[in-house]
Amino acid sequence: MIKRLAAFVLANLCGYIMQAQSDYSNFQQQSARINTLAKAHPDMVKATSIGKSAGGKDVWMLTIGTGNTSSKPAIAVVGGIQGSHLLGTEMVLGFAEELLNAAGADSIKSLLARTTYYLFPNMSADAMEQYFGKLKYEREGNATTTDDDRDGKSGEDDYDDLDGNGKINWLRIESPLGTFMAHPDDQRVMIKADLTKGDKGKYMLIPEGIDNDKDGEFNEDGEGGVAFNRNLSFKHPSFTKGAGEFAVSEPESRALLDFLYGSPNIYALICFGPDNNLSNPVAYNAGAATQKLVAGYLEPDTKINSIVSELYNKITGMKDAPKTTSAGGDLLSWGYYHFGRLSYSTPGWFVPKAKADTAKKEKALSVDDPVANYLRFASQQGITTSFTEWKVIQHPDFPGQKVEIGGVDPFVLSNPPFKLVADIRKKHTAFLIKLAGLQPEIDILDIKTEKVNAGLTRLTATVANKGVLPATSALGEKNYWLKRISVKLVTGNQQTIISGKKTQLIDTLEGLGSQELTWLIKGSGTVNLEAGAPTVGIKKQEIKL
Ligand SMILES: [Ca+2]
Ligand SMILES: [Ca+2]
Ligand SMILES: [Ca+2]
Ligand SMILES: [Ca+2]
Repeated sequence: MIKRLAAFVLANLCGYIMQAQSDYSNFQQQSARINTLAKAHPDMVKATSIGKSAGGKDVWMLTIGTGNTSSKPAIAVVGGIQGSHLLGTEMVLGFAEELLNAAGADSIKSLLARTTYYLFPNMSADAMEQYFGKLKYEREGNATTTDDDRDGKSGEDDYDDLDGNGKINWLRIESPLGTFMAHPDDQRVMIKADLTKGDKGKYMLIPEGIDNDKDGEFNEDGEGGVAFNRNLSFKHPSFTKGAGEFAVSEPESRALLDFLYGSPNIYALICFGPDNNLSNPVAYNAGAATQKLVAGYLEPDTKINSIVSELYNKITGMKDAPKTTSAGGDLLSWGYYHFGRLSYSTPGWFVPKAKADTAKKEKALSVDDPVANYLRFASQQGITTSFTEWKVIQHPDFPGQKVEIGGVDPFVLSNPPFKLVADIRKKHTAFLIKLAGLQPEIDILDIKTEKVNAGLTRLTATVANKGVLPATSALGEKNYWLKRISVKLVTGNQQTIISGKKTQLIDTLEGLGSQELTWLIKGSGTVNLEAGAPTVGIKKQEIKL
């Protein structure tokens, strides 16, 4: 009996361990995790489907907070911005799980009483499933049918798994026309030949496949679809692959933007995606910032970017992050230029600069290259499964030429080995909590009442932002969608305002900024002063005349 019980316990324990996460979650698993959270913490989390992707998958939103969540300053956090970036989705779900696991702590309770988080774990649910598909390749587009090369046919030339390994790798073809050569320190790695240095190209390099429609291009129109991070309205890259017929043409992008535009309480947008202005803050560019159509961050916003970056780097220890440039149509640019909010983005991880292993007589790489660096990093991590060794194949489009198939595997350059994810989740959770600690918050200070003469009182008060972050970005001050700070003096029948406004609007308050206001009131008794805006909350103060 005891033996049987022991076997039972062991079997269940094994089952439990088997269930522990060992890889990124597919859409079904993501949905299950979302529903588990909503069931376990009904007083703090609400899971809503704000729409369906082109392929019919729910676009999930988690609202985390207590009380009336739409009346509190909020941070929106978005993942799955690029379909191949599984880490982003994992970071958003991971944040929700870590935060709610700690929800019993007083610090988290008070955080969730004053801040609302709107989480959108996966904006590219259709594309992301390709990681779990029979054929693994980095896909960005959703299930919308597209004609990427505008030849009148759709999906006529997709990738082809020529070696049947279930992944799309690379073909290198020996050719005098080739512009690629082997990396001098690692023959497996293909780099562009630098003609100015006297290098000679030896290979052509193309993604694995054949020219199915014989138009001379390889894999130019596959399952394709529209990529979320190319479909938004700032510098929408019209007429390019994956951009969509027009900005915000897709149900996913439309659902997100509709929600965000309808939420004036959001003061910050955090993107867990390919762009990076968190570990590398944006520098002020006077030329771009003063164009009629502003194309650079305004100076006060670059200062805030630096403050937030400093916090981010302190917590995450991200250093030497590669510089990124937004390609247009992306969420980060939309968030700042069109939504007018403080907007920040980070990929959460990049391949760290791998040190040369002197025991193996390695030297520092003589040519900087992301794949060569990755292979060193992978070998130091004991990962041997992320590179497909080159091997010769016969290729119908290159008769009589030497063609090899192989190269770095899809996904590994932008998604860390899963064992590193727990630490990334933890650090980014800490960042999102600390960020809320800087949030703008309205206060009414220095209330003074002076009797001018019998029945006449001068009331002076200072409306202040006691947060480090401004009530709105400097660019947001000019944005239709942002609400200004309203200050109301509510008087009773016994009182008349002789000078000063009953209701007035303040454009914005910078971090730790304030404005003094004054009124002359006839009468006695008490009045009520109310100040606030959706991004800063509301403060009410009763004042005795
Ligand atoms: Ca086509
Ligand atoms: Ca293959
Ligand atoms: Ca073709
Ligand atoms: Ca093809």
